[in-house]
Amino acid sequence: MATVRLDQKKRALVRSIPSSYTKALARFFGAGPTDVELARRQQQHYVDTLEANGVRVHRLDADENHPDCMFVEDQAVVVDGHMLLPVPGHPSRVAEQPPIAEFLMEALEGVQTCTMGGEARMDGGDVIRVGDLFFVGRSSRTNDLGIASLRSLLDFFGHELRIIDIPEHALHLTSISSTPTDTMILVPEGYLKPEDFGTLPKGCELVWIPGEEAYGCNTIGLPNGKVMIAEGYPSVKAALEERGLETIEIDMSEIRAADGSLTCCSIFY
Ligand code: CIR
Repeated sequence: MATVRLDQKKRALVRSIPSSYTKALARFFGAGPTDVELARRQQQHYVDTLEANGVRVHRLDADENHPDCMFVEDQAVVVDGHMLLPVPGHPSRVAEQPPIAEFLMEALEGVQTCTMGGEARMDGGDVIRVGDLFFVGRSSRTNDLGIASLRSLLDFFGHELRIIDIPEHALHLTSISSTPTDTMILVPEGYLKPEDFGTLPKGCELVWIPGEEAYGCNTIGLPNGKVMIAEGYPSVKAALEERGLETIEIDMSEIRAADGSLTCCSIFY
């Protein structure tokens, strides 16, 4: 999840992959998953990598009735120990949320929980954070009422929120962007423009990646300073290594097949 700073990434929640995963939604990067066992092995490598780099991982059981249930990022937005439970933007994903919400409510001591009502919609995958500045994607999954709910939570902390319109050929903001450190945002050419981000805080940098590696712009910065990246994106790897960051490559082929990226598969809390 992209809404915590690096120093807050001590614990992550993931969810097992159901046998129904071959029916997961796929409209953007993926043509639909075909090999559930391979997806499970890739998820295990992901979990092992988090654990080997200082993150304690809790795994929830899969839900066979919800092929997309492994993409937990979309179901809760955790900010500084509090959370927003959005109404996910795709109707088939709404009922994935209760076990995730229940787990986080217990795990986050003294948590204040905001919920959404009416027509408000949001996927957690539309939110990224760089320091105390937040960006939200207005996308096919996240609407203005959903953004207003997020703004209420962020106002409570005094955090700024800026809105970015997501092009039709992308699912979420995190599908095409991420913050591998607290001062760096990876962005693909041809999807977003510098003006979308506005003036960034001092020391903060937009790192542009060729559009054909848009999927690779989704990365996970780890609490020890290393960065998990998807395997097969040489420009992303080079951009990070040129800036002195050590990268760890993860084979994401069967996760990408369902439009899922690295951050989609966990919630840091
Ligand atoms: C979906 O379309 O909802 C899933 N197949 C993929 C969700 C990926 N989540 C994310 O980008 N945060």
